Amino acid sequence: MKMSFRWYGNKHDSVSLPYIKQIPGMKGVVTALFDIPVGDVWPLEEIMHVKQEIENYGLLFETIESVNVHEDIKLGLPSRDLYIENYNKTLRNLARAGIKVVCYNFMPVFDWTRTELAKELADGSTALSYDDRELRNLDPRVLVQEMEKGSNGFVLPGWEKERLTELKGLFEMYRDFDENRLFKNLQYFLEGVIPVAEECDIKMAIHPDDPPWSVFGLPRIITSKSNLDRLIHLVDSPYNGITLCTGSLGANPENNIPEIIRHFGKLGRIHFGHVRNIRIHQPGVFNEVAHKDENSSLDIYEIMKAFYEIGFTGPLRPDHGRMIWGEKGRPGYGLYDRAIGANYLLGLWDAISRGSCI
Ligand code: DNO
Ligand code: MN
Repeated sequence: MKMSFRWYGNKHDSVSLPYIKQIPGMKGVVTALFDIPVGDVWPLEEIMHVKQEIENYGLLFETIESVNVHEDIKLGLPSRDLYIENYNKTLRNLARAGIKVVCYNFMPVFDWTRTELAKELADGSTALSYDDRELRNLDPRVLVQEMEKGSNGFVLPGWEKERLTELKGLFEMYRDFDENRLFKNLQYFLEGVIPVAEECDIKMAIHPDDPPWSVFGLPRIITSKSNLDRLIHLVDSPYNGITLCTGSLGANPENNIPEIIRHFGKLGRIHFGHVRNIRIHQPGVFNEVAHKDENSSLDIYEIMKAFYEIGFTGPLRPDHGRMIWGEKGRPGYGLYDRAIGANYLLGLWDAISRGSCI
């Protein structure tokens, strides 16, 4: 397992590479070219520039989160062929820079969704939270404004303003969509990119939908063990894999995360790990908590044990953290709580791997 840290680049992150380097046990950085519009080809020179920046600190540059999928591909519009071609060009450029894993998601319109970005917890820290009852009463446009307001001035991934100006039109286009139609479009995408991923030796790793259920009536498909099973068979290649995000899948208590890790791990389809903890208050209502938390809904020890048992050697990162100690960073992506989280995960890993976990 290669402990990694998500970084938004010098321009878009309050956390710097020298600080990331100081986190004990940190091996790699997970990033993306955040200024390239979705659907455009990532230029090789820009990729090489970020690679250089990261490697100057002795950190690995092997994983991208994310090369986002253009909405036309999800919608199955005729223009999707052009965007798939561009995606493949990006994969080829990334391969030249030594990238091994590419994370992406296939959520219509919205990426990860929360109803509050700074919910105050009992200890005074703040965390991302979600309440389905609130979401049901919200106009999606209001949510977009709320996300922008609460983001401490950062552009949140998946919530880029330009992309969401056409919200009404987008919702119209998804009107008759069901899960099957979205799965079909995902299959078309995978049939277009997996052969290139194989040729380039890049593992594709889809991120689960967050939360793992439909929001605003839009279909969501990467939500459960059975749907993940369906995904890996759409194109039966080891390059068609998963980002196992515990906090996303775990928001539905029916998803048994350690079991899901063992199942897909044994099939060789987990290429990237996101480990995050949450507390579910009632169905559809949860907030994020520290990676170590006495009252949480996920068992992080069992999760790390499952990763260990499948012999996981890929990148794994602490996922969202709380805001603590007065830090004013990008919601979910401050330095302090993620650094603590990483070291909790590394501590568990050491104890499990040395067989001395008592
Ligand atoms: C949010 C992240 C997501 C994730 C993408 C993967 O913090 O979990 O934006 O990176 O869904 O494509
Ligand atoms: Mn995640």
